[in-house]
Amino acid sequence: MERDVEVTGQKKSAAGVPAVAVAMKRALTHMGATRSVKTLLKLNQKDGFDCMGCGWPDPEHRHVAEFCENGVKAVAEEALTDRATPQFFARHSIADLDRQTELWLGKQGRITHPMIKRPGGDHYEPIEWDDAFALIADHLQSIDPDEAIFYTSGRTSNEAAFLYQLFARAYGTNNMPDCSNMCHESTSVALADAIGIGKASVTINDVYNADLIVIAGQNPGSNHPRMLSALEVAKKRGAKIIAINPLREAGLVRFHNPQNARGVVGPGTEMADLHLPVRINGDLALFQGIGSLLLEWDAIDREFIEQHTQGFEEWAAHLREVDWNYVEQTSGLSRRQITEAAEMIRDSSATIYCWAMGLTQHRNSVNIIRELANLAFARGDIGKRGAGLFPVRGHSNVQGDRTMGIWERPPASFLDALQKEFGFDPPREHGYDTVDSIRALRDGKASFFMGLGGNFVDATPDTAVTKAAMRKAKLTVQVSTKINRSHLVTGETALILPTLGRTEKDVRGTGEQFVTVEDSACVIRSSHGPLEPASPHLRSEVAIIAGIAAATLGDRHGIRWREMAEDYDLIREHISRVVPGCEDYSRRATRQGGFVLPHGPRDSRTFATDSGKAEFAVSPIEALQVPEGHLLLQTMRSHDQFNTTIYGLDDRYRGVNGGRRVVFVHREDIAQLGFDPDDLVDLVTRWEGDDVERVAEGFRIVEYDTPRGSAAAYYPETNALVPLDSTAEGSNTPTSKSVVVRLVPAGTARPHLADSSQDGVRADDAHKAEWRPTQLS
Ligand SMILES: Nc1nc2c(c(=O)[nH]1)N[C@H]1C(S)=C(S)[C@@H](COP(=O)(O)OP(=O)(O)OC[C@H]3O[C@@H](n4cnc5c(=O)[nH]c(N)nc54)[C@H](O)[C@@H]3O)O[C@H]1N2
Ligand SMILES: Nc1nc2c(c(=O)[nH]1)N[C@H]1C(S)=C(S)[C@@H](COP(=O)(O)OP(=O)(O)OC[C@H]3O[C@@H](n4cnc5c(=O)[nH]c(N)nc54)[C@H](O)[C@@H]3O)O[C@H]1N2
Ligand SMILES: [Mo]
Repeated sequence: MERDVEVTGQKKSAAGVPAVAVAMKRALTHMGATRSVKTLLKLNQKDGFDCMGCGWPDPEHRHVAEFCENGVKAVAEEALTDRATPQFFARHSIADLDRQTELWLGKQGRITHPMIKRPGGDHYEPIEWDDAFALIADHLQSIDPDEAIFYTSGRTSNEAAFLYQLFARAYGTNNMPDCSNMCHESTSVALADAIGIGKASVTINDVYNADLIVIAGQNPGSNHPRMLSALEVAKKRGAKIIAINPLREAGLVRFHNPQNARGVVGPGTEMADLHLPVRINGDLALFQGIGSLLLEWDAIDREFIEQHTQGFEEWAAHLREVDWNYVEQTSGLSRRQITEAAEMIRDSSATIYCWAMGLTQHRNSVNIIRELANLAFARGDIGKRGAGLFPVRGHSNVQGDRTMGIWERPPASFLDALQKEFGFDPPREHGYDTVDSIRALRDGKASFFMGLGGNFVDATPDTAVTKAAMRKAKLTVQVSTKINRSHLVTGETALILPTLGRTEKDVRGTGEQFVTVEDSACVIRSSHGPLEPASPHLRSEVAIIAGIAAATLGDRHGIRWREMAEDYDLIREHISRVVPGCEDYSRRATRQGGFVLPHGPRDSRTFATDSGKAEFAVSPIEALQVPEGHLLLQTMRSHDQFNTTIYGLDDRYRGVNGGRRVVFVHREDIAQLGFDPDDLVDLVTRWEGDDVERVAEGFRIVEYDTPRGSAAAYYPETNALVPLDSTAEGSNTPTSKSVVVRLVPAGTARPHLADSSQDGVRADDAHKAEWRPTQLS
């Protein structure tokens, strides 16, 4: 257990010299000097590779060094010089490895050979590629296609994603869950209904030209650091910023741009003009309060509403009834604070509304996002320069993967195009999303799991349930760069297929290949890795998928898997004909700046909704009621991790060093609950949906500037607290930002013995984070 967490206090600014220093130190330590220079000079450059750090769009005019501290960490994490070789796997049993932390696992380096764990085996051993493909093919041929699950994480290139979905559908299933199901799915669902397309209606130039930027439920200083540079440009041109966040995140307070001298030595740029410390899950009430004021002041864009929207009268009637006591109580904000925000929106000629996980991972997230869209409609902030809805994506290509058809609920038009191009009947029933995949494994309805990237076992909710479910599989296959938990909690037979990363050269039969990706602003670009592969035995994701597909399907449907793997242009030719907006794909993706996918609302205020208009939504004001003696816990990222990959133990901006097992709580809540700062506690949650008590052990209380009743701790340590069945209505996204917990002195959470069908109980210290689901009688 980490007993030496050091709390140094919250920072009031982000980036600057410390960011450069931290980034360079990481790069030099893990990659060495020559490799660092070679790699970083190609990061986000025209002939270089796309940063895998996040989905933030590239500016048109790029700096020589167009990257941020956390982008450098992401690169160093992939391009490190350490190697996990067959000798390494011979030395460490799977059980030994499973006792290690994510931080340790990640430091063991790049996997060099395909590896297999055979039934009953306790170690991974090497296997030839063709034998691995044959083994997968044998299994897939022996089962019903709906017993197979094909997961994708959002780093996969468009070429690999297209081929993967083609394979899954040619094989016969839409079971294609992805990380999006846990991420921006609530956004995709809300925006599809509201504007007919689940993507941002802005370009990066709109950000520069905005009058006001509202940033709700997002921590760009850590998770999209290059966004700060764009916000700085906007601010210098006179834009204002409202930050809506329970926490006063450093990046939204002040920014020292490390890319110019003034940013480094000067006072930096003040970011948020107004910070609204909303209570967790209080955003719906806040947006309704703002909406009611705009209506009261008649500060609405009548022309836009009449021409382009539907449902305004119902929405207006609903908001005129808004109960301010309830709004204030639920949002935790005063009418004065809400009025100030509404005035800024009223006085802005063009507003951009940005959001991320703080809005998407609640039970009523779809409604929250619909309400935010309502505000944009009321103000005519769609399809206008400097204005729009901007869900900022997480993984660098999570948006592109969806565009390429990675989706358990593909639209009929997409399947029709696939059918026309390849001449087979794709399955039409919806497949499993992430949560349903876990249920299917748990219930024995699925026996095969393949992960194209990602770390399914660690990223998903209800850790103990998920692990038990994964262990019931017959065959699990992970296409990965580095060791993670999903290699250690496996099916009866398990394969690790090591792949090239985005920093690496990808040479196939027709020579050096490139891939393409799409950012949060719908721009498609090419990406070429500069480095020699970490091992000569690695294969690209495209080659791996093609190998599995050829072994499984042979020449069924006449799809030329092997040729496509030697020449990615052939894949792009299919993309040109199947994916809307991708005509002449190779040429347009490789030209300077790439190309922008069409977006009706952004381009021409056209809306592919049922009514053909932007649709207002009426949502009841509702928020989670937290019983006395409990806190509402959000699970978030530190400054030193990428999702389940832990870079280090410091959260510099939040002033926590040397450990991650902390829970941030308001001073008065600490006292009222009978604790002192620094006390060690267990977090206990009991969800009304299943009456199971879940426990996370050994967290240090950190006194923090957060609204009363709203606590925070890091993910993935807290995942076991999120019940599998507690998901957002409409999007089935786990409610990772709304967990009702109580704190008990460490070691006193003595739940009943864990149900024997669920294995989550571990005694060793490295796993003190494990949750113990216990059935209460
Ligand atoms: N370095 C780094 N970069 C990353 C990632 C990473 O792990 N590390 N992950 C990538 C991925 S996949 C994603 S999805 C993004 C995630 O990017 P973010 O969404 O910024 O990630 P979180 O840490 O989950 O932070 C959520 C923010 O929402 C706030 N919040 C929590 N609950 C509420 C609420 O109820 N209302 C409001 N208004 N705010 C709330 C939190 O205080 C926090 O500031 O980042 C991407 N980029
Ligand atoms: N409690 C809680 N849970 C959450 C969240 C939360 O905020 N709170 N956030 C959710 C969100 S937003 C997301 S997106 C998911 C993330 O879920 P995932 O995307 O499944 O998880 P990651 O940790 O991003 O995956 C990291 C792994 O990807 C592999 N990898 C890295 N680079 C490559 C590559 O180039 N190719 C391949 N094939 N593999 C590679 C490495 O082996 C690494 O271990 O987690 C979700 N879970
Ligand atoms: Mo994400």
